[in-house]
Amino acid sequence: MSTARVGAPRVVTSLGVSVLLLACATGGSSGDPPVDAAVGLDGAPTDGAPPTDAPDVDAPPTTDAAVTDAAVTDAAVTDAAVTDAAVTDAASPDAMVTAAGTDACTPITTQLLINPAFDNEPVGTGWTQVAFDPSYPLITPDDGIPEHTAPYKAWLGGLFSFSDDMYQQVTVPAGTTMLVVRGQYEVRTGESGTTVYDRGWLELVNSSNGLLQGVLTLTSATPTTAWTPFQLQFASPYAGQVVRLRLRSTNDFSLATSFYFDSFQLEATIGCP
Ligand SMILES: [Ca+2]
Ligand SMILES: [Ca+2]
Repeated sequence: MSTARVGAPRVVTSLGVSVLLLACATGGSSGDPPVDAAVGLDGAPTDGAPPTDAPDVDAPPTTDAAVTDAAVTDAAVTDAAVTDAAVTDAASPDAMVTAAGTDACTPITTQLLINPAFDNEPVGTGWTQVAFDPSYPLITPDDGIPEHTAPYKAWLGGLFSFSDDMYQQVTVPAGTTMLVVRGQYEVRTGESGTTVYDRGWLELVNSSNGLLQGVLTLTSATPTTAWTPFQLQFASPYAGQVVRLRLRSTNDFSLATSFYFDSFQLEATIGCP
């Protein structure tokens, strides 16, 4: 900058004359006497004379010496205040963001299922009933037993020689570090003894119904007498993947077994980096 400013008038020297003349000829010397005077001195008479340049053009040099070097760049801004002391070390990168950020980060837990307790209207919202008797929708208020949460529950089984199948498909958020399912189940059966005749499953499968991990394996040999809570953290969080929470059942030809489900939660926890 300073070089340009100083050099300009010198180079223009030869032209400076005509410029000067023009300026004078225009007669308006009233306009900018101080500037013309200065330029005229530099350009026309003195030519490359350093002495003249020094005072006039160097006036701005105040920029070089005082402002740039001493005050702003070196002393105040760069070294002392901004870079070293304040910003880098104390405030932002090291101290606050990283250290404090880690401490302050709170994992976010999101419930992924739509209509997790089966109670939303219209009935069955969010769930896909694949195999069932149309006379007996799987999400129902029918009183095989009272719901864990009213008015609806999922009721699979209870029919001879029949299989039921339903699921809800969700996309697990990217960044999920923990995936947990919890809910309530109940099993009622006409069977007795330890031989298994009827079965029910709750499982996590992929979008092609390939098994990812089982949650519950229920049978006619292990009935319950009340709603029973369950909870499982999946071995993998399946971050970013499309998964299905799938309920199935099979009954043989006699002595029906009913598998009830209610009040689900499928929780994805997105941890801190
Ligand atoms: Ca319910
Ligand atoms: Ca049976």
